Formats: sequence, structure tokens, C-alpha cells
Amino acid sequence: MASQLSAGSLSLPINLTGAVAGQGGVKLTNSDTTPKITYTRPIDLGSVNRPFDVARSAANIAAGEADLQVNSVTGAGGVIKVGAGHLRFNTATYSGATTVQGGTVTLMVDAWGPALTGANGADIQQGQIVFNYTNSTTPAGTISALLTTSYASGFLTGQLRNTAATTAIGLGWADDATSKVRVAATYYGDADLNGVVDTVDFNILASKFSQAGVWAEGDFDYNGTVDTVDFNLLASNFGKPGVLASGAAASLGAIVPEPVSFATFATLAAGGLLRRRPRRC
Ligand SMILES: [Ca+2]
Ligand SMILES: [Ca+2]
Repeated sequence: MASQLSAGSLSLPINLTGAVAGQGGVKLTNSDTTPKITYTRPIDLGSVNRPFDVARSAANIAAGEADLQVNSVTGAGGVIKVGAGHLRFNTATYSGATTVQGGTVTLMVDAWGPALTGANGADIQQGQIVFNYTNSTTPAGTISALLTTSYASGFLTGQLRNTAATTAIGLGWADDATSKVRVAATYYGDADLNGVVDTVDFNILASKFSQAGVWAEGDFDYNGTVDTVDFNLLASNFGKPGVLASGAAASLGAIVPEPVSFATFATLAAGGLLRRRPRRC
């Protein structure tokens, strides 16, 4: 049986019952630009993993506000986020994994526990988790360390993992130095986490080449330095179709239509890609 609410705030406590994983979740299909829904009372997941389906158009995601905000999520089960929309938890104490299969999950400081220190961690298969540290300190060091560990298994295992990872797609991260650390499922080489590998990423890497760095500076193999290994990872994914549902990515992918080699990049660099500054007359 389904209940519907088009917009606004729900103050009912929600206890999800039933023992079948994947059933009895929350689905939001609202596609309007302004209404958002907030659950002000706790949602108890019960004992299994529950889907939170937040389907929203890409145009609305740019606003950055959560389409569905839940003040408190409890229970022994876990969360499976699907859909391109934005789900936010203010407080979370559930025991299960936080699985992201699309869109964005924002975790406010009091909701970090299940993902960062809980027994089942987080599995970011597609989309991203945003660790919001407003009025707190950045978790960048913790997240960098966790991802460095997970990289060793190709991100298939670990506290922060991507069980859908491939040789081309793992997990990248970035700290905006203000309030958010993003961890996204994306290509090796996607320094700016926009879902594609393009000249912007190449220039980021080039500017830090042979220096210490993190993912957002071009260190895609998590060894702490930006070097030819990172360069080759970037080159191998250059121009591939976008992987994030941000709506901003795919169109930039055609600069180099074929898989490119180090030599191609060297040619690009020699041809002025690194010197594309306005000339002074
Ligand atoms: Ca990029
Ligand atoms: Ca490196």
C-alpha cells in the first residue's frame, strides 16, 4: 500500500516493518523545483536494508538542496539510495551499510557514524556522498585514509568502497575547504569530480606534476604524489561518457574521441595546452 505526499513536512514517526530486504522503503517522485520534503520524526529502518528512492530531474540538483531530508534514521538495517535526487540525513544511527546507487546522499555531522565508523560502512556504486562539516572540522584526513586503504582492493572492499568499481572507475574525493567533503564514484583521472575526464582535469594534474597531492590535485592512485602513473590513469579515461547524474558532464567528452596515449597528451602539452593563457599584446 502506498501513501503520497506532494510536498511539505511529515511529523509522523515512520517504522518500516517487514523482513524482506529492498522492500518497505521511501520513494519521492516529486520533480518540482522548489518543494522539498522533510521527515521531522525518526525513520526506523527495522532490520533490513531499505530503499530511499529520490528521483528528480538533473536541472533541480544544481540547487544543491536536499529533495528529501530526514532528521533521524535508526534501526538495525541499512539504506539503499536510488534515483538521481538528493537525500539528506541529519542524524543517523542505523547499523547497516549506506549504499548509494545514484544521485547524492548528504550526511550531516551527526549522520557520519554509519558510513565512517559503523560496522558496514558505505558502498558508493554510483553517485556520491557529501560529508557536510558545517560548524565542525573537516573529515578530509579520515576520508583520505579510508580511501587509501580501499584503493588497495580496487575499492571492492573497505569502510568506504565501491562494489561496482572497475579498472576505470573507483572513488575520488574533494574537500571544498568550506563545509563539504565529497566522495564520488567516478573515473580515475576525474580530479574535479564532475563525472568526466577532460582538459580541466589534465590541467589540474599538470599544475601539480611531480609534487605531493591528493585526488583533487591529480593523485589518482592514492600514493600521495602526482606522477606518470596518475597521468596514465587520466589518459586512459580521457573523453569517456559522464558517469555522474549531474547533467553537467557528458557534453565535454568529445575533445579526444579515441582512447589517448601518453604520446597524444605529450603532443597536446607541447602544442600549448599548458600555456593557454591570454597573450599580452
Ligand atoms: Ca572532471
Ligand atoms: Ca599518485
